[in-house]
Amino acid sequence: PPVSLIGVPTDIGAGHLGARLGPDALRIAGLAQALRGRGIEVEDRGNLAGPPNPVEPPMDGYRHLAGVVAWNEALMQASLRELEAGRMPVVLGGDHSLAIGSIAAVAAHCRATGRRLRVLWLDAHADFNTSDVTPSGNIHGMPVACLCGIGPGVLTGIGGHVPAITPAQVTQVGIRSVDQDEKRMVKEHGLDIYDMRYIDEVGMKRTMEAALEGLDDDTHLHVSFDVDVLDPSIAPGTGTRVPGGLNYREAQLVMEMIADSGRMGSLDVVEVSPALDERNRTAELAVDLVESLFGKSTLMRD
Ligand code: DIR
Ligand code: MN
Ligand code: MN
Ligand code: MN
Repeated sequence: PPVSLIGVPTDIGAGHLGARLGPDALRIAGLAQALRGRGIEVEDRGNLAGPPNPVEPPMDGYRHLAGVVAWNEALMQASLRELEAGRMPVVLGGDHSLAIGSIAAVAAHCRATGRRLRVLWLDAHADFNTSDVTPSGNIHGMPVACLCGIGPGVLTGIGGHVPAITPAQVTQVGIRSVDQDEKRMVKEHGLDIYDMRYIDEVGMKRTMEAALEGLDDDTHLHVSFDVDVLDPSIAPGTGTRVPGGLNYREAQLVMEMIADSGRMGSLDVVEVSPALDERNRTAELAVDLVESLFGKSTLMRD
């Protein structure tokens, strides 16, 4: 389907400032041109508007809850509008808290159209914290829990159905930083996690075969791509760098295997932080990888 780019220029859910610049960094790295070069029709809807980052301490376990809600409500509406028009939303973050609105929209659309939703979460982090266990209060560490109905009603209810998704619909790849009590949460809720140790032990090909298992013609696959899944040596421009991430070839294989599945219906590209980057290389790498997500490969393969 045709693609709509939606910029969400905020870092209100993060602990570091800079992800607000992510949408323009991705544009400057040539995202729209790269997709058009693959024959895809692309409209850039520009940036959504929302409250500024007030840089306040957490209250009751949440930093900037009201602001995070405002950005996510705006994104939910914008993304749902594109889905209803038969277009593929590609959300340019912004910090990862925006996955709440993005995926709530996709879940609502799938509910209305009777499609099965699967979420592929590419991240160094599980993003399954709650206000009780979060070490930071940063809501970008909580979106998966919120989408699964664990969190404040103002966030869990954004798509109109609580929970928006169940843990069984989520698969995570690249994980290597999970907080102490968050580990208990992901175990309790049975999250399907392929962590870096799993990838080291079995390799990326078999990891992705397992992660993409069970997709059928009726499946809408949402890909939520936190660039901190990449190793910081190739993607330094992000707020929470964790050593031991995906190398360039592993990342390419992830994207190419998703493309081969033919099921991707929506995408987030989040946590690009130009303020921490080197000459925009992280946005440029993200664009390179998104091209692969949309089917660019060295040879014709079947
Ligand atoms: C950490 C960091 N788990 C937190 N989370 C990040 O603050 O909850 N997610 N950076 O992308
Ligand atoms: Mn549709
Ligand atoms: Mn994340
Ligand atoms: Mn992350």
